[in-house]
Amino acid sequence: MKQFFSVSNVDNLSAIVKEALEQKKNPYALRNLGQNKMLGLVFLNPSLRTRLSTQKAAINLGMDVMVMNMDKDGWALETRDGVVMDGTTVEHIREAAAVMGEYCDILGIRSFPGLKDREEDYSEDLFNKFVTYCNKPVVSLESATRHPLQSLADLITIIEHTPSGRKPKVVLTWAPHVKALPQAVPNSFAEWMSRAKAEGLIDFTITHPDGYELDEVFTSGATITLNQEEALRNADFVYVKNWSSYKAYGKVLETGTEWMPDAKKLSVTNSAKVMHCLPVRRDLELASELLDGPNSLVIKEAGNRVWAAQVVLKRMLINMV
Ligand code: SN0
Repeated sequence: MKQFFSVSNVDNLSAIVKEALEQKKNPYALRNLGQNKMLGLVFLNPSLRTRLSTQKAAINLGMDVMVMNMDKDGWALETRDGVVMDGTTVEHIREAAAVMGEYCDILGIRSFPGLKDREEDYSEDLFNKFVTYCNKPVVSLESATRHPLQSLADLITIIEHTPSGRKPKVVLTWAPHVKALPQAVPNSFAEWMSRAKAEGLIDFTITHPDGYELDEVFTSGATITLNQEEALRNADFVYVKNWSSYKAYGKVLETGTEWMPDAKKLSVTNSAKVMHCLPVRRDLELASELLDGPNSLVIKEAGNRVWAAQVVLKRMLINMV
């Protein structure tokens, strides 16, 4: 594997989940694989789980890790070509990425969308330039439009909690928030779950208020409804996430609070397990009675971030030997 950016970098979902769960059973089996190999993690935005789980995965594989918080400790980066840099940006991504490539064998980068210019965000210009100029394998730690390590961990969690031979009903539901958040997590979840559906692993439904339609590139193959109750009926897994509008790009539309999942809403499910990528705003996005309840998978889901990162790093390292 040379790049981990989207579901298209993985050819068989069952196989990668199986491989991840093998690592979970035996985390240190490949300790020699990463010896004398350096992972560089570059953050242009905050992170808790991605930072710690990816570091832990690398250490489990015997790698060394360096972390660069560009937003706090680095120079302001220029990404445009052909501009005179007489403003606030100090260093061009051409040099910055190339230099980090000199120091590292694998790089990871996190960069959220600006949520102002849809075309610019969806072009993934920054991620693509980073890949081009660093000249090393790159793992997305959440880009403008996707969060693939999260989606892989989500799939691992769903498979792990599904009795063999069953095809669970997985529902992605929009939930309220006070801020405009990226579409990266739901886009990515939708593209991974649509592929899991195509591979016969799950059934997949998306529900959201009018105006919150995601880009169809990610949702083709999913059942989509504006009726949350209908979507939740007989669900085995409910994945809760807020996102800002894709159509009215980056806007928070007026919806009220009634979309927040709580125990009453989930009474029509098949005792559904509750998932969220975290961080979660308690009792705004998701009722604390669900977060603290027996069907919450949020902590186990976050735990599985390690095995998602570890299987991706393993596949990249194996390419190098
Ligand atoms: C990010 C998002 O993409 O939704 C990261 C999720 C892994 N979430 C936030 O930025 C939450 C910010 C907030 O104020 O709640």
